[in-house]
Amino acid sequence: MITRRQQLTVLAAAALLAVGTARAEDTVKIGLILPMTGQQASTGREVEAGVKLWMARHGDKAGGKKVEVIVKDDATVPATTRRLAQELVVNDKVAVIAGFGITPSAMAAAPIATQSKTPMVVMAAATSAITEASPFIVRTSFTLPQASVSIAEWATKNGIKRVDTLVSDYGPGNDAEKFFVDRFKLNGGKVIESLRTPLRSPDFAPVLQKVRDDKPDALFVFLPSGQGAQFMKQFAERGLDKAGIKLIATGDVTDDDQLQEMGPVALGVVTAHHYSVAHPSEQNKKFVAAFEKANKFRPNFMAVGGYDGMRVIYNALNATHGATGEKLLDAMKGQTFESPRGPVFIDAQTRDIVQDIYIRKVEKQGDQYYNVEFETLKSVKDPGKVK
Ligand code: VNL
Repeated sequence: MITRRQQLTVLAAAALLAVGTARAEDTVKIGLILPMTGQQASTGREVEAGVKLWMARHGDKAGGKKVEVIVKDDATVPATTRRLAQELVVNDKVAVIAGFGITPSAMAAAPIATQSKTPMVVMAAATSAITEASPFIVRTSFTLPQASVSIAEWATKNGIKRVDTLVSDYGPGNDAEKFFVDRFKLNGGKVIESLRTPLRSPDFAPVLQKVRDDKPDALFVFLPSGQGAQFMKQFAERGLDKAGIKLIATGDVTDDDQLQEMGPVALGVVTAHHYSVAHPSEQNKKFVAAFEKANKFRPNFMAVGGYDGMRVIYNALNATHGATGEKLLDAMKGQTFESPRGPVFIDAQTRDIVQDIYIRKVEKQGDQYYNVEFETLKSVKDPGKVK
């Protein structure tokens, strides 16, 4: 026999369970996997701040559902990224996996997206081949070939004839070196030496000594976000800025997040990239003001990748009334919108981002350093995919 009291307890439990189920159905979860600790923690901090700002400005509902973001730290260990992606899909039943601070992490998670048919939004990593690792990947960051071909074009048009190149020795560095060197040589330029530093704990002194000895017109550099300040310090310590060797780079090096720290040595450095905090649009001014109010740091290109990644997810949820899987993925393809960086298009065929690439120069305005845009290359597709 069960007592009346026990009956009531069972009823109450059933009611709670029903509420719980209803809630689960009304919620769409996004698993955000980022390097929140370790060498690339600044990227995790920036992407997460971009995601949070999107939600603060646009609410926590999309497609009639409540959006819940679950942040996981992979500390840039690809095996951890993969395990976290698996757990988020299987245990938390997320509708989207997103984030991915470095290329090896994105590559490690790609098979999980394919097997589980879960859309995967790459907000940071930038090796061209990433979008080919799974048909479920959509990218809102950029590609190294977009930036590297653009700065190679600028270099030849501006009297630079002999260069050394220096890249971080992994996926995006391979892309940066290959696409810069191929275009620069095609344009008649000469590459004296191609140098590389390891992704983990790089020491720039030995390679900078070689550059000093080579005396090129310019040094072309790609390093991942977070390594620029240390590089610039050593560049100045070795006296390369005074030796008449011009520094040209992808915008990862003169990262808005670290530019203040670099100081005067960065003045005049010319880079190509898709986002500058100084991008002179109304939308960007509002974005930067809101970001700086919510955080004690500047947004950089990683923050914009996170912000626009959430935009792509919200747009797709709204268009499909909260669908998941392939339907949600299809609604991510072909989106066009105005981003704080400028006009953006998610190519439906490649699922990669098409965007303007700007040539910028570091200048001081008041007591602040900025990447000031002075040339625009319109609607640049990833040259890594134009075969
Ligand atoms: C990557 C590319 C990472 C560009 C970056 O910073 C970056 C990557 C962490 O694909 O691993 O600036």
